[in-house]
Amino acid sequence: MSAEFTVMMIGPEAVGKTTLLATMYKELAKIESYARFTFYADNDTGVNLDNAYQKLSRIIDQPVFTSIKPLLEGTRGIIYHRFGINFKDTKELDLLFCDIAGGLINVSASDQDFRVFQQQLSRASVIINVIDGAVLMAGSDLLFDKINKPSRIKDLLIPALNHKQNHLILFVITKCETWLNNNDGRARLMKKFDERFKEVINLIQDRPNAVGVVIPVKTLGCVEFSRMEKDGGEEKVIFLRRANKKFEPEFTDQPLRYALAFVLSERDKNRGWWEKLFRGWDPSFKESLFQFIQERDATFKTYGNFQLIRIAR
Ligand SMILES: Nc1nc2c(ncn2[C@@H]2O[C@H](COP(=O)(O)OP(=O)(O)OP(=O)(O)O)[C@@H](O)[C@H]2O)c(=O)[nH]1
Ligand SMILES: [Mg+2]
Repeated sequence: MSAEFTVMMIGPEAVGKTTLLATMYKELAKIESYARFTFYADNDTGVNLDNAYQKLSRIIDQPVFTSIKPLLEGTRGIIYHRFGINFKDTKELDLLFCDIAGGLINVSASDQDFRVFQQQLSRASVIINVIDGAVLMAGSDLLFDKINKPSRIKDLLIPALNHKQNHLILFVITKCETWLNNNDGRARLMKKFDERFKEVINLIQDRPNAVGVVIPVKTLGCVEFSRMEKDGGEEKVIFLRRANKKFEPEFTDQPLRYALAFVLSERDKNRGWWEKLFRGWDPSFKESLFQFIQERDATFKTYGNFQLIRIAR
């Protein structure tokens, strides 16, 4: 008797949602079988995310020190990616990752796709809000609001953080390679995030059933922020491909590990007595879960009820 959990990607256009999903998918292969858990993608999911990853890896063919054009086509509507998790060869849960076209968060409430999006969001136990880090660090406040839309994110989260279940909100910062190269840059990134995302953070801090974690990642690795340019009065971020660096996503396993650990622990909490009886109580599940969560990097800043991501032995 397995359960289904929803992981929802949110964030405006071109912040890097699909790129993050494709690079997380690659990481899945590395933790494919760990502590007797097996993680696997549905056939179509695997094919689609692998194609996206191949496209991203072609960044290497681009001439160095040229400004980078978008590598992936924008997503249309809502795309579903299905995964499964087994524990000792028995299906433990189904995971539905929903990727959305960023444009969706800003359409009228009467739009059919928007309604489906809102419904999925209200079911989600894990919400991954992707944030453009280059704009956070180098853009004006005005550009930040325009690209990352914190007020809109807050409004969408209010009904989604309903009390029917617990929620993990991952704030994943992309396009921040430049600031992750030293400790000072990382500290400035965190400080800026706290300032500019305050209204969303406050929302989480008030709720006993929600916890937020902020995770900066490198999804490309070889592309770095260069400068801001004015293009007919519009601010624009220019990225350059670095000659001495490879396409090498880094830290993208962390949002994945946080998400998987969360759904597995929620699953464990929600197990009914009848199910324990029926399947036989397996004390090694807790032990395996404990091992699995140890692989998370615990240095990320958290907001709200951090007990929700703790698992007692
Ligand atoms: N430098 C840098 N560029 C990135 C990063 N992540 C994404 N990009 C760039 O941003 C572009 C847009 O990324 P997508 O993943 O397609 O963005 P999205 O959020 O899925 O966009 P929509 O589907 O339109 O909502 C990519 O093609 C990359 O060129 C990152 O971590 N660093
Ligand atoms: Mg996309």
